[in-house]
Amino acid sequence: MKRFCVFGLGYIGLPTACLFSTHGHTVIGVDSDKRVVQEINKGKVLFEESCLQELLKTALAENSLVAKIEPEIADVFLIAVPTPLDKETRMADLRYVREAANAISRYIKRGNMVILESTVPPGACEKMLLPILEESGLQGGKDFHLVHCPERAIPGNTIHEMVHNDRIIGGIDRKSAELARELYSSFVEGSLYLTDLRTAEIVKLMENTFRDVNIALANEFAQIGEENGMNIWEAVELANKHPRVEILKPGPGVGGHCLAIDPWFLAENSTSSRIIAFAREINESMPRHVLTLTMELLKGMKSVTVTVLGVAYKADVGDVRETPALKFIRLAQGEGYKVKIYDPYVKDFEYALCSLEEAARGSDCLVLITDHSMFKQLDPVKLSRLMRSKNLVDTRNILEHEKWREAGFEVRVLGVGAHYGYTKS
Ligand code: SAJ
Repeated sequence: MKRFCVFGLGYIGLPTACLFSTHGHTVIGVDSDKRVVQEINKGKVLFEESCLQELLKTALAENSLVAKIEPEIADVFLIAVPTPLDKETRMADLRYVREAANAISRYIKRGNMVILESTVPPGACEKMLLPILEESGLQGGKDFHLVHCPERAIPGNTIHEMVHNDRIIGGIDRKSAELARELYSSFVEGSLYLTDLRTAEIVKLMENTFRDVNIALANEFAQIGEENGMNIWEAVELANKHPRVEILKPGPGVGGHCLAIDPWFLAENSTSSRIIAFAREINESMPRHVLTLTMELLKGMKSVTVTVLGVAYKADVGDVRETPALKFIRLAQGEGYKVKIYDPYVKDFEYALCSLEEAARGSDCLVLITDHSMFKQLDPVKLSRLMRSKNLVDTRNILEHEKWREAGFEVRVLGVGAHYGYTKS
């Protein structure tokens, strides 16, 4: 049994703290936000994550987890703090990792282990983290162990993936990686692969960059499809029948705290990176493209109101981090459109949210941004009665378009040009 001190009790830190504390260890969770600490100690999770509430209750009932503002001595110090993107420089803002490392350097003792789970740019463990920890007078590898074990669980299914996914453990030396493997094997059922610090850093970034570039390609295909009278969704599905092809889906842009950010970490210290930044540009331009599709539908109309369906960054979650919906809303407002928003999953957003009826009333166009499953049940006939004009832009291709057309809607689908289908009937 080890005593853990986990820095950061957010999307990653809290599930990680709960998993270690319900699998034979004791955990002090540290967060600088007083409210977060208070609520966690009361058993309350401040964000939605499947099974996390129950897991926290179990950890508290077992007396193996407590949240605090200040760190304490421990055997293992685990850093799971945010590493946001500095939007101006497009570089990682590592201030929270530095703060945690500074605190650890005051508590660390010979034989302790330091684990970094936060995503960082290549080289950050050796160039930034290690020197701060060594201000303690102890030497990494010789006096304390150091590993980077990037988190790779998907928001919405975090607990399941933290248990079942394979993990990469990069150590400052082999011994550190092996000891960390023992710790993680207390709850990880996937394979644990050992490597060095730098490889672990780049693996994590490559995974999300691969996905981002793949989506950018799908988005470019979508625009080619629109220009050439094709249905790119059908084309992607057919191309993916090939055993060595797997194209992701086009959409209104890429959101979330990972894909929209990590590629920049990979590019920040490199002069050879081209595709990565280009893919980011394509994905960041998608909200503008969605607005262009909307404007084509609404050409000539005055005092336009559009209804945004979904502002979460992806399906069936309430998370709005880096959502492409925000850019779409701002661009639409910039065109003079009035924007009303409906998202049953989202609680907090920069703009007011309203009920479906309220959002549709008097509207000229529904613009579906998020692929929430429940949107498939929307009733076009009912909605059409509330709207001023019947237009629909489906950026995720999830609705039954024939049904909407039958209800009188003019429908545009991202990635679908006019007149696709058989040349001769
Ligand atoms: N998206 C598309 N088309 C697709 C798939 C996704 O446009 O075909 C969009 C989504 O709508 C969303 C964005 O991409 O806006 C990102 O969604 P996502 O489901 O790809 O992933 P995230 O950001 O929720 O989580 C990712 C995962 N990484 C990979 O699958 C390689 C997760 O495993 C990582 O742990 C997480 O990033 C992270 O923390 O890095």
